[in-house]
Amino acid sequence: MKDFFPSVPVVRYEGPKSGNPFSFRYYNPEENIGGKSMREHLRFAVSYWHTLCGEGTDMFGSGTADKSFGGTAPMEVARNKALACFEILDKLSIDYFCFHDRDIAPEGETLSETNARLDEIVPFIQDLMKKGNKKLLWGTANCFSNPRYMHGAGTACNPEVFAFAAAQIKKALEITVKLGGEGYVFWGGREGYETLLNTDMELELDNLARLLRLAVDYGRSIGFKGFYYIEPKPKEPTKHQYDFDVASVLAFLRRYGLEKDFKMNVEANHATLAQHSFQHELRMARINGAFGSIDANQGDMLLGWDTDQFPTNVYETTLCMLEVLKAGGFTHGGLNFDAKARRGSFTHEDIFHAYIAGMDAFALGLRFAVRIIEDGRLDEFVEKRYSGYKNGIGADIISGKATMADLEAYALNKGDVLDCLESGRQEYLENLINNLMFEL
Ligand code: XLS
Ligand code: CA
Ligand code: CA
Repeated sequence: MKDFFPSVPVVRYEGPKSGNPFSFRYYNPEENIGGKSMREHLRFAVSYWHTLCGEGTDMFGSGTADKSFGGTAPMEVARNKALACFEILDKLSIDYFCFHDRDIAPEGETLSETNARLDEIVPFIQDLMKKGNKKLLWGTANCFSNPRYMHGAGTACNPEVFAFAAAQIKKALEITVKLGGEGYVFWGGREGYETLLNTDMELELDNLARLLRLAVDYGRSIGFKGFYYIEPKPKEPTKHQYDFDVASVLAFLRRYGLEKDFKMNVEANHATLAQHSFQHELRMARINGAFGSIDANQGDMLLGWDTDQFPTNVYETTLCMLEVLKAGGFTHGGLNFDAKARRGSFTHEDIFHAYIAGMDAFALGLRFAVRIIEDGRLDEFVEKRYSGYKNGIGADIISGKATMADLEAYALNKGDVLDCLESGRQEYLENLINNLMFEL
């Protein structure tokens, strides 16, 4: 077996005092915390596209990192990427990976040639998965990079493009099933519009739902038992994307009767692009029974685009893990690092530094979230804040017993309600979180 990363050792937990940059300080995969091992809680995944394919290109410059892994012919490069991927998974003790169809094998001249390339690489990956005991968290189809998708895929104005996308998704579902994928993601990369002047929004939305319905039914017919996920994002690449945020996606799914088949794949950076916090999007998914999987990364608050940075903000990872724990943990899905090292961090070692940073930030987040729950004061505060709904008029509102006339009679009799109110104690709670996180 080739060693693509000879300068990087197997990364192990060495504790917070370790001076070894290739060690985990907080992520101890087998440590039991809050009833499960950290490995089971966090279900980390490597994103194939950023890690094995992304070379650091941006609008102003070409790549800075070489991701050919010593190969030249397209399928040789594809095989080397797969080998490199499994070396990364092994060295970092990561159990899962995620890919787009086009990440694992490049497109050929025709759809048949492209499919043949997939048929060649999939058994190769399957073999590596068996040997390394690794799993596919989810698969997806890249229906956004090729110029044919300039006007969208399911929402394209041409039925020819709709058909091409359907064919591509059909194959992506087949390879996901073949590799035992636990989920299947739809990210509407170009399912949106640039201007309403040329757009039939109603037809586009109907067609998007039609494509999803076809795909869901086909997946089930070939034995896909996992969850389908929609990954909301408000903009980029299109000016306005239909899967704007969790709330818009829920409304869309319900309108078209698709809600039973889908959960959300919430991405941190997409949440902030939609002017929400990551925690907001996770909460919205959770309370609607749609919490599924997470694309773990972070954006930069000073930039208005999708920077896909490795997550290092521990406050954010803590609030995220609090939502995950409240959702009952990952029963499916996991934390996929949809993140890339910065363009200037172009060496192979940087891939590992980036993953270690992200994994340790989430390990800390998990530790702190468990601490916050075990401490109980935050939950107790919220519980008490709404305790008025437990009895009296509050209980009647909840049960539906109170009519508008009852409420009017109650209010007339009660007089002003200002003296019932209590402080929201935001600063006290923020400090409580800090105190629990930074307990010395
Ligand atoms: C892009 C998305 C994409 C999806 C999968 O912004 O995050 O990478 O996760 O297609
Ligand atoms: Ca993503
Ligand atoms: Ca992103």
